[in-house]
Amino acid sequence: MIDTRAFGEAMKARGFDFYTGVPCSFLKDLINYAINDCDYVGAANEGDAVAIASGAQIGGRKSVVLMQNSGLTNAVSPLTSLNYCFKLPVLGFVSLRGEAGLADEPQHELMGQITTQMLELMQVEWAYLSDEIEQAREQLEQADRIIASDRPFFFVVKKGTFSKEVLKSGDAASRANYADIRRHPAEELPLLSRYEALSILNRVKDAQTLQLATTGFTGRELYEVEDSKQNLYMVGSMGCISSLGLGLALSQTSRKVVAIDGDGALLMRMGNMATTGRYGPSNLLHILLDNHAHDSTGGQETVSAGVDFAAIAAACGYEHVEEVRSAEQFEQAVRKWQQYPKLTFIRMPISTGTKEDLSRPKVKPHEVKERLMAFLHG
Ligand SMILES: Cc1ncc(C[n+]2csc(CCOP(=O)(O)OP(=O)(O)O)c2C)c(N)n1
Repeated sequence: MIDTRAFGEAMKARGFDFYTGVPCSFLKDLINYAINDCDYVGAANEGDAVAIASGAQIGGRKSVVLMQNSGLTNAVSPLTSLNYCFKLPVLGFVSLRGEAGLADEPQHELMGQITTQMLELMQVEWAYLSDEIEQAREQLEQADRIIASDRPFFFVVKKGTFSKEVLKSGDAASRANYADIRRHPAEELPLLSRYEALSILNRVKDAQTLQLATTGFTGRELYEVEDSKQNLYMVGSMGCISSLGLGLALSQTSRKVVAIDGDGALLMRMGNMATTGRYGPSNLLHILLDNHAHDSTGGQETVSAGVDFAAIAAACGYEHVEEVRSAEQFEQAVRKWQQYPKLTFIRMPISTGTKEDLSRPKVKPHEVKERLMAFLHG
């Protein structure tokens, strides 16, 4: 295992002190170091992170991008058509979820097999980051030489490479949602948990309701609240839940479709709100459970605290938009959509955190699809 701080300092000594990325639990400690000791920009998606790093590189900073290998796919466009043709280097760290021989989740299986091949296809030089600090320092020196010749270089990071680095307490003011503070007096705290919000949804659903849950804890918690053939746990493809919901709602007009999103996921593909606003049918309910964090990968702050999602949904053309706070308001808003269906967006602030022993769906993704389709098509 590498001492994260010692490695971070070796990076800093070489001038790498501008970081950007999207979290992965394998990289959590390096991200914490970057937030604690350097400049860190939490990007909405990995492609944006590459572009942010590239901009900072042009601006004279030696820049680092951090991402999960699932997000390397999001980064393909800038890596191939920005960094390549502009000869713009960035130093990348990509985790190796789904490594052969490692027990991991189904959504990482394919990317685990093709991560290094993808880098090679994109003509990005790479190396597995050593878990010995001296070797890692030497690798860094080589990487720095490649960066100096205007080519990107990526380290592929295996599980357990970095030692623990505790996140120093963040800026409390930036964590509180400005809109919440304006609209809701402080005594209305505490916030509902994700599990409580999902339990309410599950309790009020009717026989025709399909529940689609976003990547990370949301799907895992919904599975624990109650597994059902009418549920879909997205597991991967972060940010795609409302688009999947849109397609499903348009093709199954007699069903009610509830797409349950997280703020990190919604931000990752926020453009889909414009599409949903334009084409979204009345049988679609898009819910945002907003905890201002990438809770599932270690609780890193997202930028959602400064974003008025309800205003964005309204501006994108959602017919009905609700900003709720309490369990009662949340339930009422869902029931209202059930009774008077209109394309609806509900933003519900929730607390961070989940159960210690939160399980994962035992049912495989393709089985989830098969039983859902059997329910829909008989
Ligand atoms: C493209 C991609 N990048 C990164 C990840 C890793 N990842 C899984 S869940 C998650 C956080 C999701 O945050 P949010 O949507 O706010 O939900 P929360 O975890 O707070 O419930 C991340 C970053 C991923 N699965 N896919």
